[in-house]
Amino acid sequence: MNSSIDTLINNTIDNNLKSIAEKVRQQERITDDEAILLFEKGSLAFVGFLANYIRELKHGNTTYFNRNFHIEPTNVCVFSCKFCSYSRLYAHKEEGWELSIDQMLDIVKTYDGKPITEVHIVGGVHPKMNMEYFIELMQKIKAHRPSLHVKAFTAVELDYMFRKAKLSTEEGMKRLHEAGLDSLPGGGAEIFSPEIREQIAADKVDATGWLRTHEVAHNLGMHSNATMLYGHIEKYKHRVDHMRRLRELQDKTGGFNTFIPLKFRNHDNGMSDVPESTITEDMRLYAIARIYLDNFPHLKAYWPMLGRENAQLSLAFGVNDIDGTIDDSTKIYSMAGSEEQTPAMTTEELVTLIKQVKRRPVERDTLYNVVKDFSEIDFANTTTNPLLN
Ligand code: V47
Ligand code: SF4
Repeated sequence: MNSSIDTLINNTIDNNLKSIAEKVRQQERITDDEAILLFEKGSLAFVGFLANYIRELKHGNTTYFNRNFHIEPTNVCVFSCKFCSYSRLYAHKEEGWELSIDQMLDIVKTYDGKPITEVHIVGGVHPKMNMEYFIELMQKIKAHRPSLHVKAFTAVELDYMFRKAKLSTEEGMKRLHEAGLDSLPGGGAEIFSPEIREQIAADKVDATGWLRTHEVAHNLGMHSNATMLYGHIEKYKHRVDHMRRLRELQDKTGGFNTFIPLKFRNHDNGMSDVPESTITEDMRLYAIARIYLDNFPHLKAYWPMLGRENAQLSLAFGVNDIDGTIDDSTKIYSMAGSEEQTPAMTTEELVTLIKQVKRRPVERDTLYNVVKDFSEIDFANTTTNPLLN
């Protein structure tokens, strides 16, 4: 592999890009200015090569997926982020949904006997769904299925919940963890820079609060993910600022598993006049994130958002995880105009998708322990195009 990166370095005319490629070869960290330079000048082929080089050093051909399902307790939300197509204000709550604890438990029960390892619970910030409500939910899920990993609540939901309960982040997190919360998903991060955050998500937890919530979780031994909502009104410098803050926290705690760039979708929201990013720009972003976030073990493409073929493509641009089998219960993206209106993929389809681009499909649990290596498993119809199924 080294000889091909040597060829890339030798053939790169721009001295600054050449020195970035040299750093990647030496496994050295790139600076913020270098990341901006990659956004400004790095061709798709150049950043893609470097990202793939890093991806293969870290993970070889392995591409992870998991078997999970989502529960969205409500889409009623006290906040009104401009990009959100999903939430309904409390004043219009009849237009939204609110699930009772029993209804959520019934969803969990529909997976009884199925080899699911994770439930992902994220929703709007409902003024009446408080800490006690969610503690009861965690306890009931764990009582029903103790081995199910509960990855739940964005830092936005947690910040609101703890403030309402008049608890410190430490105390609130500890209580939820004891009740059964295992890890945190990466949502609510959007773009940290106040310059942009104030325009798109003015009233919810700020960057400091988001990062602190994750730091507290990490200090309790929990893991979490991090996202970045990109491709709207932010500039390259805001993307790099966002990733820098994540890289710094990761240096401190090591608690992040995965970075998940989320492509802004413009359907039916307060930013519908903002055009969406192109696939080329999406792939360049994945690649630059892989190069810059040297201390993040995993980079995930969330396929319901990107679509199946683009998720396949991303596996050549640094991505080593394409999330889960999911099912059709998640609405946050379908309402924003994502590729998948009813996101659901069987294990067979996911495995086939990964194999079609010559990668090695490995089922993982939330913490990236290997559940099953599917590389040698030959489904009867792997030659069928899963996109037609
Ligand atoms: O924070 C909302 C995003 C996020 C839009 O941790 C939108 O494994 C694009 O964080 N266009 C919530 N994105 C979902 C989330 C997530 C998803 C999958 C896996 C994980 C994980 C986390 O959804 C929000 C926001 O950034 N979002 N509206 C939109 N119009
Ligand atoms: Fe509420 Fe989340 Fe939508 Fe913002 S993105 S309005 S916090 S549901």
